[in-house]
Parts: sequence; structure tokens; C-alpha cells
Amino acid sequence: MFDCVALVGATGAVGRIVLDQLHARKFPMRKLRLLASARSAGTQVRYGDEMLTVELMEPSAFEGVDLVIASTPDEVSAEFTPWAVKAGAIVVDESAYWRMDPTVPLIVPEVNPEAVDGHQGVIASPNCSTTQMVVALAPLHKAVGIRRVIVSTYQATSGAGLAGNVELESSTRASLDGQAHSPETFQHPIGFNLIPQIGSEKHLGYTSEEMKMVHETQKILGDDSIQVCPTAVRVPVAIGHSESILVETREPITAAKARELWEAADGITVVDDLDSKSYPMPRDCDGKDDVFIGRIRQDISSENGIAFWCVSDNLRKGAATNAVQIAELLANKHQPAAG
Ligand code: 11C
Repeated sequence: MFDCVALVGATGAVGRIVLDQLHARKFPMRKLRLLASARSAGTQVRYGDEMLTVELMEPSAFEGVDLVIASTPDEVSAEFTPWAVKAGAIVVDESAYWRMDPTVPLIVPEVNPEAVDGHQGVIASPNCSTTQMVVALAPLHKAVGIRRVIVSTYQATSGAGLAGNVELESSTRASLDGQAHSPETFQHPIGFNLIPQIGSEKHLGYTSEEMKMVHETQKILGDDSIQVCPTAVRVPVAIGHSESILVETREPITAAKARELWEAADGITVVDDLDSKSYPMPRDCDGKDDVFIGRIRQDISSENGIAFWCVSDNLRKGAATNAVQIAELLANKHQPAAG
């Protein structure tokens, strides 16, 4: 049980779901405070039956806070996290800013919950496209070892926040009306289109989003020898990232065995029957917390390969749910001060 939890970024696309999740999962806390920049301070936000007022985030605002859950841009996290840690709070951060810091555990509770114990005040939650992929990869890695992953993503516009979905709607409407549309959030019009660029150029022609999938996967699975070749694509879907994944394993594994491992794993739902046209699709996964896996099949082009399709709600398991699950891991260990 925490005495005081602060949510930073409560008015954003992910922050709203964190609030819903804290309430729905009856998160063990006595008091919840909402903190934000001057632009959102004073806003009223619903939490269950109560209306909470967003307070200004400044160094003194963290006094008395035990746990912070934060969903903010990287530069905001860089600024406020040291204030919170100095005040004695543990920060569960959803931004990319701290993820690759060697002193910061990067946690997906179904995969590496034990790494939470090494925290020094900050715990990071991964990028949405990485999170769903490592939930799927972990049972295979544990059973037979993973050598290499080739992944193409089909990422929803809400990955770019509320503005992404506003632009999906305006761009689609402009196309239907035969009007020109000038994109602001994405590099090109997203309506009736696919954009094979998420983030900016980072390494040898791979984007920042793609390189997150490489480095974060290695860190979470604790194995830098895993080779990952990603292509990240923005698609005109509002919620739910999809991924086509080909895994090369160290030991052979059949598709039937892979399915068995996934069916037994926490946080995974297998939807896989081509005959009945059953496979995961973003519309069916919207608002759900699991990672959905289907189209499971043997790689017909190599010896030790499994190909599959993976979908998850990027705002839930990809962000809010994962952060709240990390907070629950901490809550199970946290003893409140006496009195
Ligand atoms: C997207 N994956 O879909 C990005 C958003 O590092 O947390 C999340 C970026 C991050 O645009």
C-alpha cells in the first residue's frame, strides 16, 4: 500500500488509461495526485466518482509522494524525474529517456519482474512495439533460445498521442472529400496510406523507433546476442499495433510446441484458426490488456524458424497497463512507514 501516488501526464492519451487502470484494478494507495505543466494545471479530471484537480508540477510538488507513474515526452521526464527521486519517490516512467540507462531496470512484468529489485529510484517501461514483441518472444527464448528476429510493424496512429488520432480522422475525411491535407503529426497524409517511417534516422538507415526495438529487446530479455532486424510502419488504424514476426531459434521448435508455450503464458491470448478466419486484428484487441498471437506457422524457408502475427492495444499493454503492472510489482514489496 502506498500513501501517496502521483500521476504525471494524466491528461494525455496514455495518462487517461493509467487513471482508468488504477481505478479498475483497485491499486493499493491512500491518495492520488495529478501533476502536469502549467498548461494543464487546474484542469479537472475524473477518477472514479471523484473529480481531481491537476496540480502544477514543480520540485516541491513531489514532497510526500511515494510513487510516481509518468507518461510524458522524453524532455519532460529528464527534467522532473530527478526532482521526484530527490524527494524520495520511485518513478515508473513510460518515456524513452531512461530506458537504456544501465542503472534503470526496463521492465515487462511477464518477462523480467525480478529486475525491479535492482532499481535506484527509476524504473522504465518499454516502447509499445517492443513490449508486445518481448511478451511473445519470452516463452520461446526461455524454451529454445532466440538467435534472430525479423519484425515488421503496423503501428496505430495513437502511438503518436491524441494528435495522431485527430490527424487520422482529418486526413481520412480530406481524402474522402477529395481535399488536400497537410500533415502535422505524421510525415505524409495517413488516410488511405502507409508510412514506412516512425521516428527519425538513427543508425545505418534504421529509425529511432526501429532501434528501440533492437536495444530494448536485448535489455529486457537479458541477451545482447539476439539479432533484431525491424521495419516500423505507421498504418491508418487508431488503436492497436500489429507485428509480423519471424523468429530464428537456437534449438528447433515446432509450431505446435510454440502454440502450447504461448497458450500457457501469462498475458498472452492465442487466436489462431485460419479455417475459421480467426486471427488477432486491432479492432478486436482495442481496450484489452493481453498480447494476442495468431497465424502461428513453421518458417518454410529455414530450419529453426517460427512465423507469427502479434497484436496488442498500444495504449494498454503497450503503455498504461504495463506501467500499472510495474507499479503493482512495487506495491507488493512496499511497506508503508509506521504511523
Ligand atoms: C509510436 N511507439 O507508435 C511509438 C510511440 O518510445 O514510448 C511510443 C514512443 C516511446 O509512435
